[in-house]
Amino acid sequence: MTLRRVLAVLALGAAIISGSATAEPIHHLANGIAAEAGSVKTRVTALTPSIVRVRVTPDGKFGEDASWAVPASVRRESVFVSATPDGFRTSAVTVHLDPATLQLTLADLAGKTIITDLPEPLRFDGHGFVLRKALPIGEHIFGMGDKTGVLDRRGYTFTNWDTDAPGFTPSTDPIYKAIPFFIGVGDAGASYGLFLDNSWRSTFDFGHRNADAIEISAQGPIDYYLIAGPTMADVVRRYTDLTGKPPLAALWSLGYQQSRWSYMSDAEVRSLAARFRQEHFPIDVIWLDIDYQEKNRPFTVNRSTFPDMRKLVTDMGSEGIRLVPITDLHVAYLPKQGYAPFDSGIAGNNFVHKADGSLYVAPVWPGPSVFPDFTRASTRTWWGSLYKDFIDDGFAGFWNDMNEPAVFDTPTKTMPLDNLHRIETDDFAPRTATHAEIHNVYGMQNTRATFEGMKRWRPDQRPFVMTRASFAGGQRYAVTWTGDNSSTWDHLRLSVEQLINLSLSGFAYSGADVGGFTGGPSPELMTRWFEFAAFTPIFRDHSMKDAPRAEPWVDGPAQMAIRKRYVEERYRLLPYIYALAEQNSRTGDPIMRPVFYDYPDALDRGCDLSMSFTLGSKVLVAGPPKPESPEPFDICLPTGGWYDYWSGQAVTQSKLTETPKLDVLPVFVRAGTILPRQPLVQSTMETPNGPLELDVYPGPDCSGEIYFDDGVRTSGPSLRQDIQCIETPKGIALRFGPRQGSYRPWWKQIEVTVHGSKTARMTIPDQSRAAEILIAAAAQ
Ligand code: NBV
Repeated sequence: MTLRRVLAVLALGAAIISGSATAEPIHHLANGIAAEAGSVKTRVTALTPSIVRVRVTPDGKFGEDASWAVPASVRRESVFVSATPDGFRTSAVTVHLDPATLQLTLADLAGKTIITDLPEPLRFDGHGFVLRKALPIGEHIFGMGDKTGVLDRRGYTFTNWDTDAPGFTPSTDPIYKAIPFFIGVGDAGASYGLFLDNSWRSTFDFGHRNADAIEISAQGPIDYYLIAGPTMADVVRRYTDLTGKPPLAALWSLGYQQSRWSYMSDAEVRSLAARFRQEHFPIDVIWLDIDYQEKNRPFTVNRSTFPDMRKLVTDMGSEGIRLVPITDLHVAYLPKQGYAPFDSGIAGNNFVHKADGSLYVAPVWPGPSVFPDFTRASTRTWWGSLYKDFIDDGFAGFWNDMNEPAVFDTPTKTMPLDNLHRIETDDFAPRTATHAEIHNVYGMQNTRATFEGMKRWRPDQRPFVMTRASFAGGQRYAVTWTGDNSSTWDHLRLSVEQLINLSLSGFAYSGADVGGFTGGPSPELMTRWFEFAAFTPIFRDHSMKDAPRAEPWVDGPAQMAIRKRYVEERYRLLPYIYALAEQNSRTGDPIMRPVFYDYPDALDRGCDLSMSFTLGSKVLVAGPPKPESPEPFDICLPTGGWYDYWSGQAVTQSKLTETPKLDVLPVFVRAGTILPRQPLVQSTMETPNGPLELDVYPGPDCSGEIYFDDGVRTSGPSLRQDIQCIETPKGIALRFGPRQGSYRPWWKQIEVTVHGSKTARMTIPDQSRAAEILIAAAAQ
């Protein structure tokens, strides 16, 4: 097809790249290939042996090479490839391209297809494109962020468009985040990933309209990455090589967090904190929702209800509790009224404009509001500067809500698509862009500005930002939660699926409002939710204004006792969870994982895994798939041995039938695990009093890891030590590897418990050097 012909067809409304185009030869490049079929051009290049970037343009001209998700330094990576007649080969994959149709296939070195285009791989219409990939029978689809539906996305269509979705249901789409990334999983867990690096509204159809096809449509550039596995872990790690790994979060953010819209006053926050301490219910964070502000104006404090915020923060700190306030992005439109965020924002020309060039003003919480133009680096710097006083007050982190951006009184719930943003950042060429292009990255750039502000004002401490809206790569700046869920059993179920898929989409730190935001949970629902949340990365109880109170004690002592037991268990497990967080920051392996992440054989065993997940690879939570039902349910344990977490007993069967009990969430530990645990604390600010605990679950390749640092600083000493357990004729021995790093831990002794039919316990001195210690009288 000639350029003129494609343009003509575009004007007519449809173009299909088909075999009728004149085939030009494939051009070989050092790192890939280029080809053209008529005016449609493509470039397929290898960034690494297992990551291939595909760019296509219908009119012969590639747009600029820029991205919100993939940093320039990563996009510039490339490897030399070996040319083949129809494509190229890296050390891990082969790429085949039909130059006539531009049909693309990624295969492994043995020739097995990883992912292939359909015979008619590309369609263009006057507005955008459709990419068409084959969806083989039996392939499962995961990822796509916090989308609702079911764990496996096959058979559904999803739209990527950040949307304020209060009252969303398990079938609402889109909701808050747009993460155009999925993982296809075929036979024996063989996995690949596809990431569409395009910020415009996009739609992914996974075999919905056509059972054999994945159809991806959008406006904007065709710029996507194919990520080879073969394991799901390979794909997730490589996806985070592309879009970034979450920085290691502060330890306190893994503690229990209490929120409500809103704790209304200094006195209410103090009495809440006092109640937690009086109940000996561990807690690390209290959140301040919008009512701490003066008339909902960001960066103000209502001095009649919070007369001395700095003192409150300090006093809470001495109780071991940190405060995290909300700071929404909409700045109150208050010309000439001495409201500094507005005045300084206007002075720096920092707000978004309408298509006619005038200031865009629209209603949100503070009334008429203006919206920072976060796509300008200088606006982000200005936004970050607004945090200075709050950081001086000692707030531990910040909550960026409403950043889809949500706008009131408009059917679209957001700003007009023709509003103008100025792109002045990174390696983008400076230009204006419509909101249609920027919408999905707006929330992400909001969190980037907040994160960078925190880093600037408190460089020695790890920033903490929680966001509702985001885009692929947003995990570099913020943790997230799943927005305004409801107090229903369906939502509890949905939250587990959402958190698993968010974890696979780069967001290792996510949580759902525990108990549900709207409605008020029944005592049983709340208790169950606590049990699950104790094993999810972010554990925050939050509820809507005017909903029934949802603090852990509201349903009386019996329910609270169960909730407390699970929160305490979480605190005891923090050494294990924190080591997983640290691992995530290095490798991209999520903290919370689908069971088949580490155990691919679990996928097609016929057990409902929708409420099962693992914490790291060693702890498996097998929740009832119908958590409201009293009916017995099946648990399929992956091949290999397991122990019951609660009893420490080895489990002999691989399929169990469990009768639900409200106070028990079934949890298992992989045989061959050393689980580091710690004495109970009421806050991560408290130094544990007693020995480090190592719980040994004998089995093959028995090992564990300890990782500690001071939990808050960006640099400073750390401590890392690998431990193995081995069976010797005299009993179980622990082999401590050399300790790396100079961080001095709190413990002087280590309490070792060997689980099994007979439990053996022994206290040994701390092992700061390589050593082998026999655990006397170990169970055999
Ligand atoms: O700031 C108030 C709420 C907040 O509690 C909730 O978590 C957010 O998702 N916010 C939404 C704004 C209003 C929701 C109706």
